[in-house]
Amino acid sequence: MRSGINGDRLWARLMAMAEIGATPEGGSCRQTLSDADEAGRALFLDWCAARRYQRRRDRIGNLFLRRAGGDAEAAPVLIGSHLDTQPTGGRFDGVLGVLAGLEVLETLDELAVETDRPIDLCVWTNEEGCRFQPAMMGSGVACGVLDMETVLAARDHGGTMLADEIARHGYDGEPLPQLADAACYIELHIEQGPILEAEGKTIGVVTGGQGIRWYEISVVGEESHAGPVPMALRKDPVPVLMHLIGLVQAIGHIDEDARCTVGRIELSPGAINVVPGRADMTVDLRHPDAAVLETMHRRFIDGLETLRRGHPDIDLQGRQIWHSPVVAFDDTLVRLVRESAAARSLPFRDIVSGAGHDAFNLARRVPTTMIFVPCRDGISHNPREYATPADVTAGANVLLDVVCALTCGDR
Ligand code: HGY
Ligand code: MN
Ligand code: MN
Repeated sequence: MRSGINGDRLWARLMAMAEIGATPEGGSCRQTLSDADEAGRALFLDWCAARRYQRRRDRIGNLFLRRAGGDAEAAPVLIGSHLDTQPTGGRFDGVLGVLAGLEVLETLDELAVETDRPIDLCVWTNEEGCRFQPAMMGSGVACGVLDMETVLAARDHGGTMLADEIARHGYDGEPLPQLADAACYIELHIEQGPILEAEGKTIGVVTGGQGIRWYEISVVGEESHAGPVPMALRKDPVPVLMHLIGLVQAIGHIDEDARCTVGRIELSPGAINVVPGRADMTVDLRHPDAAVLETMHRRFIDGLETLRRGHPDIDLQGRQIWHSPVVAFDDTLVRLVRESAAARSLPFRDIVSGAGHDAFNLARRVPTTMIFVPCRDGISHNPREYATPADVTAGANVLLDVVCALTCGDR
């Protein structure tokens, strides 16, 4: 009989964490470095306090809880995810990977298993990238794919600088983020899409992740009165915005696997009887094939140039603010996930991650993989996000198996 984690304890903690930053619609809002995010971390650390895990934090607030192994010099196996959420987030995105990781450590304690190498449970800062861009920020600086000075200067919508939030929480005295030697990284996460549920699969054997590009666009014209000024004489950014949105939608239909999202549009001054002086918009392009994503990128940039030339009286500016390349996960780790699912008679299938994860950054530095479990109706980044107790337990058990295979000698 294979050992298993304590599913009741995991579920109870998922529901308790969901109460922090709970939203009326039944989700959670713990935007990164907010007081709610801090409260969630404090609750997590309370749960860890009863164990003798060595606690470490870095200057961007990444947390590491180490369960010692027999060979203190051996490179640790890293597990974990994030506790920050979208403003209209759910109760499982990120949280599952952190609390299932804690379950793995506590289950090893309760089974009195001495692993041959340490295990570090990681809580990465600002995976979501909604308050401060870009996403996967904490793991990005730790893995050296994002520059610390650049991210410290990031500002949220209200103008608060990330560096000031870091200082407010007292992280600024901590060591600079740096991924110490790590043997590998495994992250459990909900799929955040419809495939596993639609196919009746419990485990997603994640083989890699799609590429992601984010852009910020500004379209500046001239405010004027909505009444007297004839349409032909206006410097109205909205007609340009219409073409821009059409361009993004056309690129999004380049093939079945492309994904394009206009996530935010803002018109200022935003008065009903004022022709806007300015429009700001974000674009998120994704594709699992690096060459196709490059084509999408080129079409977008060329489309901006064409629009710029066609509207000389409008100042159209667009800049790419983030590029997370296509990643492939480690074959050996992927095999261990597959073997665990099979041994536990859990229906599984290979899958490429559509959502970005901290694992994408770790994969650029150490052997990495992910384990997915289904989420209801494929909905995430939404208060309706839901995963069943049975599925989260199954995912955590597969994580336990993979960690044991990597740290208990029975490879
Ligand atoms: O953008 C993403 O895919 C992730 O949720 N940060
Ligand atoms: Mn996530
Ligand atoms: Mn997310």
